[in-house]
Amino acid sequence: MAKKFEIDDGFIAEQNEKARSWVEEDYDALAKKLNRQDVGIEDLVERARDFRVAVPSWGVGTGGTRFARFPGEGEPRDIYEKLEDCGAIFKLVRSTPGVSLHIPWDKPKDADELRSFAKARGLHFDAMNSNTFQDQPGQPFSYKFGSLTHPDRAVREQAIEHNIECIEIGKTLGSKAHTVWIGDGGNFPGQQHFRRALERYLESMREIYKAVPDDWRLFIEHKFYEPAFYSTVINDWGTSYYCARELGPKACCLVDLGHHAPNVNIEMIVARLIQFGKLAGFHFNDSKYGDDDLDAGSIKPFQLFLIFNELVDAELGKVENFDPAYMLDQSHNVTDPIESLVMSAIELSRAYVQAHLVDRAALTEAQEKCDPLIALATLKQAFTTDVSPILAIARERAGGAIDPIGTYRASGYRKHKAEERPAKVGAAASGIV
Ligand code: PSV
Ligand code: MN
Repeated sequence: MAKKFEIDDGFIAEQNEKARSWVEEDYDALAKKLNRQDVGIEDLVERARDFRVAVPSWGVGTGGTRFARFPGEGEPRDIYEKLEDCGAIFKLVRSTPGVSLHIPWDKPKDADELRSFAKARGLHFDAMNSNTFQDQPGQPFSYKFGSLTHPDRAVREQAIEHNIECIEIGKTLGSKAHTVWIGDGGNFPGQQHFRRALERYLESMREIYKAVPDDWRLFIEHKFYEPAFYSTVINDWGTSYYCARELGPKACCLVDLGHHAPNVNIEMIVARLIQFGKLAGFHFNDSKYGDDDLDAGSIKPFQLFLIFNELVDAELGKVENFDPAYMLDQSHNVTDPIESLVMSAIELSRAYVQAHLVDRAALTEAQEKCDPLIALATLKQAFTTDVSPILAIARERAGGAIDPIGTYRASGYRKHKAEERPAKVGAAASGIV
C-alpha cells in the first residue's frame, strides 16, 4: 500500500517558527496583565495542555441538510480514512486524542487492527454510539416507528441486541462508555402512548445496562424533537435524569447543546446534573434555531463560557464523582470538516481556560451581597480576556501548531487526500451527517 500523506511534526515546527515572535510578544503582554490580577499564566497553560475533547468519527465527513449534501474533496471513505483525518486534527491541536465511533457506520472488520491503526496515530476510542434511528440493509425489522420503545417486542429486541453489540465492539477497542440516543417518538398527537413508550424504553435500557461493564458508563442522550416532530420519548434532561436514576449508578445524562428549545438555560441544566451526580458529559456544537449542529462557540460563545463556568466551578470545588466526558458533535456542511473541528476544539479550550480566570471569591462575595452587577462584571472580566496566546503556547509545547488553520492549509493535506481518495460515485445524497 502506498504511503498516505500525513502532516509531519517537522513541518508543524517549521510553521511555528514563523509565528513565534508575535506569539511570544502577546504571551508576555498577557502574562503581565494576568500578573496584576494575581493569576499565573503558566498554570493556565498547564490547564490548557490537560484539556481533552473527543472528535466524532462522523464529523470528519461533510454533513448535509434535509435538502442536499455538497461533498468536499478528499472526503474519508471508511473508518481508516476517518481516523487519518482525526489524526491530522490531533497533530494540529493536541487536545483531541479520543475518537467516538458510530456503529454500524464505523463497524470494524478487525477491531484489533483498527485499535493499532488508531494507536499508531496517538488516538484512542472514546464513547461508542449506537444507531437505531436508521434501517440497515438486511435488517429484519424496521425502526420506522421506533426502536427501544417500539410496540413490537421483536423490534425492541433487535435494537437491544444492536446496543449490546456496540458495547462488545467497544470492549475490544478499549472504549469505556456507550451512548444511547434514540429517535423514537411520534409525529402525530395520539400516535404514541407517552407513559407506555417510556416504560418500554426503561425495560429495554435495563437489558442494555446489564451488558455495560462495571468500569464503563452508559450515557443517555436526550433531544427535544427530530426526527419525531410532535413528541420524543427521551425529550429532556428531566426524563433523562429519571431514567438514569431508575437504571443505576453506571447510567448518566449526556447533554448535547443542540438538543434543547431555543433560549433554554443550558448552564443551569448542567449545574443541576452536576448537583445530582448524573452529568455524563457533552456533545458540543452551537445552534441558532434548532439542532443546527453548527461549530462550537460560533453563535453563542458566552453561553459556552457560562457552561464551562459551571464545569470549572465543580472541578475546583472537587465535586464528588465529577468526571464529564467532552465530545464534539457537529455537522460541517459548508466548511472543511477538519478546519471546523480544529476551530471548535480550540473554542472549547478557550472557554475552559477563560472559566479558570473567573475570580471565584469575588463572584461568591457578589452573590452573598446580592450584587448582580458585580457578579456579571466578574464573569465578563474573564470572558473578555483574550486567552489566545495561552492556547497557542499550550499547543506548541505539546508539539501542535501555533496557527493550526494556517499550518493545515499550508500543508496541502486536503489536496493530497483528494488525490488519494477519489470520490465514491453517488456519495452526494442528502442527509444530516
Ligand atoms: C442526534 O441528533 C445526535 O446528536 C446523536 O448524538 C447521534 O448519535 C448523532 O447526532 C448522529 O448524527
Ligand atoms: Mn449528539
